[in-house]
Amino acid sequence: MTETPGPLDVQAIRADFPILHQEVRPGVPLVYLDNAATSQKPLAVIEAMDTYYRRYNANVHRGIHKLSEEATEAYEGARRRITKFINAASYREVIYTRNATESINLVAQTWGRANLRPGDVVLCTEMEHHANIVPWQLITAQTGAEMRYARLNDGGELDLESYYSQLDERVKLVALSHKSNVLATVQPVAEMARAAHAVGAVVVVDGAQSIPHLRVDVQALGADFFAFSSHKMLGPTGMGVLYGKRALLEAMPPFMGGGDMIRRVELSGSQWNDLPWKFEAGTPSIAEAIGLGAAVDYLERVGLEAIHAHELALTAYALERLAEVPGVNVLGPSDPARRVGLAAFTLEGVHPHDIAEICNHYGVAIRAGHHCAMPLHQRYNIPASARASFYLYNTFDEIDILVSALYRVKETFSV
Ligand code: C6P
Repeated sequence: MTETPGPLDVQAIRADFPILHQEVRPGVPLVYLDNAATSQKPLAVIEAMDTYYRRYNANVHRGIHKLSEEATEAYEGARRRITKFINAASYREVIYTRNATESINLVAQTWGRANLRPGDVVLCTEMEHHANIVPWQLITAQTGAEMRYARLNDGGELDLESYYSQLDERVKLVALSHKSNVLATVQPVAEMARAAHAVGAVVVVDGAQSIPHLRVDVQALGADFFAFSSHKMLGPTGMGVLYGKRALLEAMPPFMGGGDMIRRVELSGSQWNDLPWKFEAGTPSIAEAIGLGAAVDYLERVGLEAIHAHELALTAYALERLAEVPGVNVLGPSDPARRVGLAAFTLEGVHPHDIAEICNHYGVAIRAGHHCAMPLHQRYNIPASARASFYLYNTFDEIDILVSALYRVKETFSV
């Protein structure tokens, strides 16, 4: 299919991403469909980080000299823009971490350690990424609390009945993903959070897969905590964010100890810094925070609404084309309106790693494996799946190339 006019000028956007304009082998252009693993970075992000290192590299919050002041202003300026981007009430609620995984571990090891007791329950879901299961398994084992899991239904969506029926006053914390990295479904977080709050539970939302694609308003969602990574939303690796409601963060003990997170240290004990720095021990990822700020500016310039509309169209087209390939079975709901930005699938008679390997031969980068969601794959009795995931710079033509590659896979394996 040749490009149809859509909400985005995709060719202009592609010009901003130098990495996309390459051949993986002579004559075979790169088709990057592994955006749920990590997105590519626009020049604006690369240049923002480059400028920091070339012109004003210095530590933040420490030096009374020009470079340090400039670095601090850029680092904290990024935080202010992120605050606005997610509609947090204050920059004090925006904590810099390394990634979504660290953000969730921070809540587990601080809020969890201070609040969970034997007999308490953490309610999670079967669709979670390991980053939103294992930290809770660790802290429940350490505190004597228990885990419960809301089930998935046969249609590839969260079984809300299972969620609501397990939500009782023993549940102290609910951990759920905003968008699944395998099923592509978006959970009704606001509704689920309201019900969790009614039994007195706090709500931790894993937003790693939603924030690159959807407008996120943490207050409207009712999230007490919202975790995400920079690298999936056009920013650099090594950078993440934990949003937390101020009252909860104020009451929590620090995560790690060291420089910057203290107000005063004496040999007999220490006092903590104000939010958000109480949770930011040591020299932070300065260039990366500045890079994430530039990514947020880029996403705002293009517009999340336009990106979402483009991805809905791409996903609908991908589902239509994948359905034509005999033996392909897409995980998650078949209604494209119920999914965002990706399609994980199996192909009868071929292991997903072989699918990815042959796709790679045709320049198509997809991911294969359990995508760090083993319980989800166990629920559907499959060891692994292949996954094509889209972003603002992907085209309909690229989906056609993926589908052609899948026909080559079938030929190779005679299935
Ligand atoms: N999923 C994927 O290919 P980190 O690694 O901390 O940046 O993100 C963890 C994470 C948390 N939640 C969800 C829903 C995720 O999808 C991810 C990362 C990647 O699906 C890498 S496994």
